[in-house]
Amino acid sequence: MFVDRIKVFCQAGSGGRGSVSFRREKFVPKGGPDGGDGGRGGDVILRADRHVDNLSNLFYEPIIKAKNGGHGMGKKMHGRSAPDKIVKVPVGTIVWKDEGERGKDEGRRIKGEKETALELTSSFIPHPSSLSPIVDLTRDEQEFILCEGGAGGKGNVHFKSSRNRAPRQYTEGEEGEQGHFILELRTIADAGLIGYPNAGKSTLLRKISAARPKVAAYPFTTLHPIIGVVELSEYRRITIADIPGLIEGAHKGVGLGHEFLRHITRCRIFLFVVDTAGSEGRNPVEDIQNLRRELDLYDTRLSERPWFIIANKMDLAGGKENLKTLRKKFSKIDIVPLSAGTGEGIDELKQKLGTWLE
Ligand SMILES: Nc1nc2c(ncn2[C@@H]2O[C@H](COP(=O)(O)OP(=O)(O)OP(=O)(O)O)[C@@H](O)[C@H]2O)c(=O)[nH]1
Ligand SMILES: [Mg+2]
Repeated sequence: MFVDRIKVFCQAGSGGRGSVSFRREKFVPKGGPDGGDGGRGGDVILRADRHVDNLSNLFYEPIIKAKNGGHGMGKKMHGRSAPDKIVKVPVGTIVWKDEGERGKDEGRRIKGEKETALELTSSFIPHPSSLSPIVDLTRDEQEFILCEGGAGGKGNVHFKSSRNRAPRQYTEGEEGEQGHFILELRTIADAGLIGYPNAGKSTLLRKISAARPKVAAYPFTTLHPIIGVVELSEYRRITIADIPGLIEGAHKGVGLGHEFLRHITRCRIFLFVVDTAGSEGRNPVEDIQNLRRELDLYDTRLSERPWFIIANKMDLAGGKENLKTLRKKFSKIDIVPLSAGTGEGIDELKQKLGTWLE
């Protein structure tokens, strides 16, 4: 299963309670207070991990809790600090506070208007991109404390004074932080493959990397983004994302729609893959124009990003003529003709990738 957006509830551990205890030993009558402090509650920590490719582990564990700290004990012994709860997430995970939840609390505070306030917030599904995220985990092994554990309480040793030699005071541990959050994955790759279904994006990624996306002669074979690592000359490595096929209206949710458009927002360059031969009755020039328009309608900043054309399926009849038209129509754009099926032109593409990404 591929999960790239999920709501979770996180709760850090509370601190342990301080202890009330008195020293009791042979020959030491009234030995004084010796109650130790409580231990710290565990934090909930998000850690980006490049071996994790989506958020499905949170689908099975949407409620994340760290353990509470141990209570303090006699003989000035501290309670045990709880271990942190570490949650692995893919690199490229963005976290928002779930404003809907906060809205509910505010609703409760408005006296008399309780009902309407709640009604409003329940239908309000936050669109995260309009809010500013708490954190964006973009590097492997980057960590972020989402909810901090509570400090331990103080034991009665701390309350000893000249006037109170046998204090019975202590403090409770602090509560751990908690909250509802939205986690969203936005794939980070150097280049993104963009094209209509069946253009041959997955075939191409299989050819140039060790990634194994499914290939088949029907549209929407690829259902979620897949990243491949491509080895270039001089030990250079780049990442390429195979994005599910896009069609007209994708920005409005047609086909697999904008669910996947967000995954291309963080690719440095775009590679438009077209069926140059137009083997399914498509027109490669129109295909590119349509896809460029979709990107623009989704987010105008996307159409400003560097882009190139991969003229695929050159082994099929009609490829040569259409390539000429493509070159005429997009004279300012770098075009690499190749056949992902036969492997012809792949080496040229790898060379180009190096220069495009410089
Ligand atoms: N003749 C020929 N066929 C190709 C070439 N590249 C891909 N194909 C075929 O085109 C079909 C679709 O290929 P895919 O790689 O699954 O296409 P895709 O763009 O990933 O499609 P979606 O995942 O549905 O968006 C498959 O039957 C491939 O074998 C090529 O260079 N030449
Ligand atoms: Mg595919």
